[in-house]
This record gives sequence, structure tokens and C-alpha cells, in this order.
Amino acid sequence: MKIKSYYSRTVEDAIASARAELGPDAMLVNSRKAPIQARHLGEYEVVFASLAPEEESNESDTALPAGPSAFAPPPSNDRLSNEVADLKKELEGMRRVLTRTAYAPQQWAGGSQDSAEAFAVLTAADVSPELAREIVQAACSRLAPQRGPLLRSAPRSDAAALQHALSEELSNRFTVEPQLGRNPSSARLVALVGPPGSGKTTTLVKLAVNYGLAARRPILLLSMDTYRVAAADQLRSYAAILGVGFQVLETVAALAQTIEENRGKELIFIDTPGLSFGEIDDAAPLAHFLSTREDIDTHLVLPASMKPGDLTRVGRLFECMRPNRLLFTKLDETASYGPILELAARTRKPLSFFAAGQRIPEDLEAASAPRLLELVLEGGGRVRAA
Ligand SMILES: Nc1nc2c(ncn2[C@@H]2O[C@H](COP(=O)(O)OP(=O)(O)O)[C@@H](O)[C@H]2O)c(=O)[nH]1
Ligand SMILES: [Mg+2]
Repeated sequence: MKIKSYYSRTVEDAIASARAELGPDAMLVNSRKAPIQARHLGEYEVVFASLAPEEESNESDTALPAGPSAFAPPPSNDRLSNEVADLKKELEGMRRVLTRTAYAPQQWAGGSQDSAEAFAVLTAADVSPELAREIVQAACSRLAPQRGPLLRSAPRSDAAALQHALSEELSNRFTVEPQLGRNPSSARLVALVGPPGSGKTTTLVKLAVNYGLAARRPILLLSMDTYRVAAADQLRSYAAILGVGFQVLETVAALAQTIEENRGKELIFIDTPGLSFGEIDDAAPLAHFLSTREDIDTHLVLPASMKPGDLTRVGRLFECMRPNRLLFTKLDETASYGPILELAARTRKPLSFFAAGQRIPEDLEAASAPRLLELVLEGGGRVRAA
């Protein structure tokens, strides 16, 4: 297996170079505007996979060699994007410190030093001041109802108790369900929905490898992503690499029929188009289908790096698909995890999985309460697995 990126002025030219070098059987994995750091190689990047054995020295000037994993993006891009991600996290860490020291205490009137610090920690993690205040006050009341809600005269030794009460208050506001499928006894149907670029297709492949292939479960990948040219090709290529069944479906009627015909499969994953605000009406049939099929487990896939206000708006936009779980990606691109907790609290939808990187299948973990608490209270440290 060989995976290679080709860069050129247009997508067509890049595809032509790839086909010329890899032959007609090579599969298009992805096409996109080249990342800034590779723009000097060409305006567009297309990634091709071929089953031909690797050749030693046939690289063209505009092609980057594949990394050690068949699924990894080209290493130079990968390294650069990791460096940019690390830099972003460092800046975010600095922002947290500044917020804690300069901004938050002014919003926290009264109370002990510890409760002010707890409020500052939460707001620095981008928990909204309203929710942060509610949580800290509840934690204080839980600790010392006789001393009043603001813990006015807490001795220093109460700091650990407050920390414990705070963790309990946070944990009470969200649930986790790192599961696939609604009904374990029948075929498990899992759909991923969300805005464009949130990581649906990548995460679907990670899930398919970790929970399908690794457990030797018969799986099928379906794509309803026919909105953009070649969008389904990315998943088709992965299905070919993994050696699992794959179909692209144009209509919900065809989707329903395919599901029916494949009841014998243990896991069926459904990839959907990334819809933005102006496009959601076009997906009305899919929205109607997903929201009326009680047997489909629909995860709303959202990037943790999205601004809190946008997360709220996108969450509302996708309510028409009735997602029953929240799946957060791109945890590696931020250091503020409060919005994850806040959206889970407000929507009362369980968190299913967290993705913290582009590597398939490594960068995926089951959502858990201790993990989210660690992320919110400590900024997560290094979120990406080694
Ligand atoms: N840094 C980072 N990038 C991710 C993560 N998940 C997906 N991506 C990248 O985000 C981009 C869009 O992913 P894709 O799966 O095509 O998104 P989709 O449009 O929702 O299907 C790709 O470059 C992925 O490699 C993640 O957890 N962290
Ligand atoms: Mg996709």
C-alpha cells in the first residue's frame, strides 16, 4: 500500500499527475486546498492510495512520500500541523493563565479565595460565567450549608474538600455513553452527522477499525455524502484499504433498503454530508429519516476547538437530525474544554467518544467522566496519545 500527496495549480492537474505515476487503479483519498505550509508546492493537494508496492526513488518534485502508517497523512504535513497545534495550545494555555489572574476574580464577588479560584479555573476553561457561578455556588453549599453558599470563612484545609465537591457538581451535569448502537441485540446502526470538516469521516473510520475490525465484527460502511464532488471517495478508499463493504447511497429510500438487506452485519456505519447553515434544508429527507428511525444511533460530531457560541448554534442546527449522543473531535487543537461540558449539560445528551488527532485509528478514546474533569480542571496537559 502506498499513500501519496500530489500538489498542483488545479485539482485536475494534481489528479492527472497522480494517475500518470500510480496508474488508473489508484484511489483518490482526499482533495483539498493545500495547507499554507505546503502552498509553495501547489494550490491544491490530492491524496492518492495505490495498492502497488512502494518504489524506492520515483518521487516527483510535487509529491511527498507516505508516512509509516498506511493511514497517516504525509509526515512533513503531519509534523508541521502538530507543531502548529502545539503552538496553538501553548497560546491557549497563556490565555487561560491571563484570564484566571486578571479577569475572572473581578466577576466573582464575595466568597473565599478557594471559591474565587474555582470560578477562575472554570471560566478560564471557557465555561460560561453563569454556569461557572452556579457550579461553584452549588459546590460551596454542598460543603458547608451552615456557612452559607459562598463559603465566606473557609479555612485553607477546605481547599481539597471544595475541589472534591466541585468535581461532583461537574460530574452531575453530564453523562457519558461510549457505545455504538442503540440496541445491542440487533444490527447496530451508527450515523455520524455534523458540520463540514468536523471529522465525521475520519472518526467513522477510527470507530470502524477499533470497534469493528479489531473485534472481528462484520461491518459495512455507507456514505450518504453525495453533496460534494468526490466526497464519498475518501471513505470508499478507506473501505478498500480495510477490506470491508462500502456503498454510496443517493436517497434515504436506498439507505433504508440497504440497511434492511444487511441486517446480518453487526455494525453499519453511515457517513453523512457536512452541512452548514445555508444547506440544512437540502438535507430535510435525511433529517426526517434519522429523526424517525429509533434504531439508528446518531452521534453529532463537533470540533472541541469551535468557539462556544458556534457550538451552541451548530448544536441547535442539527437538532433536526435528533442526534442522541455528542462526539467531540480535535481535542488536540484547544486547551479549553469547558464548552464540551456545557453543551453536554445543556442538551442532556451523553458524550460518546473523544478524538484528539488525525491518526487513524489511534487518536480516538471512549469518553469518560474523569477524563473530561481532568480536561476542564487542568487543561488536559498533553491530550494526544504518544
Ligand atoms: N487535529 C485533528 N484533526 C482532525 C481530527 N479529526 C479529524 N481531523 C482532520 O479534520 C479534517 C476533516 O476531517 P473529515 O473526517 O474529512 O471531516 P468531515 O468533513 O466531517 O467528514 C481532516 O484533515 C482530518 O484529518 C482530530 O481529532 N484532530
Ligand atoms: Mg466527510
